[in-house]
Amino acid sequence: MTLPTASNHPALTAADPELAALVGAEERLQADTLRLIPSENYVSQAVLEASGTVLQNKYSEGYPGRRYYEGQQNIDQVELLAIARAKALFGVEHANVQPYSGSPANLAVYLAFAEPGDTVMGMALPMGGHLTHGWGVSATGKWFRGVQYGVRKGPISEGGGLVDFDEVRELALKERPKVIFCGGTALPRTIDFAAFGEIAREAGAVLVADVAHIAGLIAGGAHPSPVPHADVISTTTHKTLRGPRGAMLMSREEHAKAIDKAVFPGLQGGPHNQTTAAIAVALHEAAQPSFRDYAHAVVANAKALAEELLARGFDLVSGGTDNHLILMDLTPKDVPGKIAAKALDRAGIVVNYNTVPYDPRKPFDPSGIRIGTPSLTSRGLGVQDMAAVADWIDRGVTAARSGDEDALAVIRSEVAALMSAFPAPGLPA
Ligand code: DSN
Repeated sequence: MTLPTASNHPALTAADPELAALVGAEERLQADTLRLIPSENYVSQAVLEASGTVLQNKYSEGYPGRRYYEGQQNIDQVELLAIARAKALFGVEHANVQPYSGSPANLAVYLAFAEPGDTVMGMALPMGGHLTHGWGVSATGKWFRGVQYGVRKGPISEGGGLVDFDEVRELALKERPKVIFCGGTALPRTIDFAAFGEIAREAGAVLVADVAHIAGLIAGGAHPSPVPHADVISTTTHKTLRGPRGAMLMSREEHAKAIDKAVFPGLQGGPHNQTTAAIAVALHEAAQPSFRDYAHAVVANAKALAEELLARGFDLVSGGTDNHLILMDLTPKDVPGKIAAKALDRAGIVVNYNTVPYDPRKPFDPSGIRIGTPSLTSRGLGVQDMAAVADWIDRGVTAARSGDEDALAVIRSEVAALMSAFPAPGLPA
């Protein structure tokens, strides 16, 4: 197989042409396809550059001013800048920018506020929660006693697909968890942080808002903030926030010490300084007025796409979306999620298969697909383009059902043609 070379990486191409060719192929793939996975995005060239610097060469165990290694004159400034920008952007008293990613960040929360065997509570994974919110196969469900809430069953007119706060309250008061997580990975609706906060206070639990998916929307004013309802805010930095792969924990000052101690030395060694630098850049970008426009455009695009899908007879969990994400139940279309996702991939439309609430199918072969608009919005597609996107999905799902590879190939060329008109940030022109 002949792979394209990575045009922007001359040293890499010279040193390791095989690896460079794979990077080049990935650049082409990300340029030519319609990327709809809601947890993905395109970072800016500035974020890319910051994450590939000589900061990579430095060990910095500890925190600014309290390191176990010398030579931190610049690294301390980098981390302080990232911390200051996180605090200003999200309006929090404390920020830790060192967690390697979302799962380690959440583990640090458990380490800070619970003991092994304690009861913890979160949304069940198949309902839209996250593995680390106490789900059984995760260390968080093995080392703690995870109790799980879900969303209402039944028709959308009766609140189907939405969190049942009576159930959450009842469970919290009965089980008295040390920690309650709200947020998740497949939640198309606004998270009511105030309601969760009230329940957590009643139950005497620490409320953790895992805003990984919506951090960019919060920063841009397109989703309510968990401040002041949550005790701790956990987020990755690479989804709607459009930063490098990393994470942050934010809190009131009273929890600062416990969180910092849990991240280092509790769970991690040296922070990835190149990532900290790229997080600082992303936070700077997210503080600009243009990022507010971006966040609102992500939501406007998702709402428009949801309307277009509904008009084509698709069944959307909770009936639509308030944010960047749409969860589609393909049962009425008579195509399993995995078959549809793989067919769409061949058509140049990248989604992931996903369980839907009360899914009768297994997680590795579920009923739904999950899509979102952060990436296409970063490329400049707008609400006027969402009919075309819905049309491709519709035709792709139909082709998946009938096994029509020719139809998928036609969609793939149409997608590539439109994408060529919308250059992606950080990719070679
Ligand atoms: N992998 C993330 C997502 O896709 O939502 C969650 O960890």
